[in-house]
Amino acid sequence: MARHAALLLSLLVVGCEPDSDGPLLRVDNAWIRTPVADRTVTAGYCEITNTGPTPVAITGFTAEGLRVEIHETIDEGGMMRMRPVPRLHLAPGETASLAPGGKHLMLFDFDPNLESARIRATIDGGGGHWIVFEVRNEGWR
Ligand SMILES: [Cu+2]
Repeated sequence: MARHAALLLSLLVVGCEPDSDGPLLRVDNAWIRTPVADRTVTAGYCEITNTGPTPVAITGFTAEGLRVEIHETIDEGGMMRMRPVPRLHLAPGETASLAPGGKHLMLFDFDPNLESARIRATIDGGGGHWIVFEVRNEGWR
C-alpha cells in the first residue's frame, strides 16, 4: 500500500513538470528591456521554435502581476506604430522571432526592480509553456 502511494506521488511529480505542459517548443534569447525610469511599460523579446511534429498556435502570454500583449510594429506612411497580434502561428520547425522593431511582447505594470520574469505562453487547444526572461539594461533608441 505504501509502495503504491509512493509510485502515485512520483507520477504526480513528473506530471507537474513546471516548464511545459503543452507542445514541444524551444525558446532562445528571452529578455526584457529595463523600463525607462519611473515607467512600468516595457517590451520583451525571444525566439520561439516549434520543435514538435504538429502546428502550434500561441494565443497569448500570462504572468503574475503584469499584463502581456503580443504586438507588432508597422510602418504607416513613415510613422512607426504598434498594434496587437491575436496569436502566433508556428508550423513544425518554424521559429517566431520577437525582436526590436518587429513583433514583441508589450508588458504592462512591470516591476522595474525585477531581474527576471516568468511568463507563460498559452497554447491553443490547452497547455502552456513557461519562459524565463532576463531583464537587460539595453537602453532605448
Ligand atoms: Cu508594443
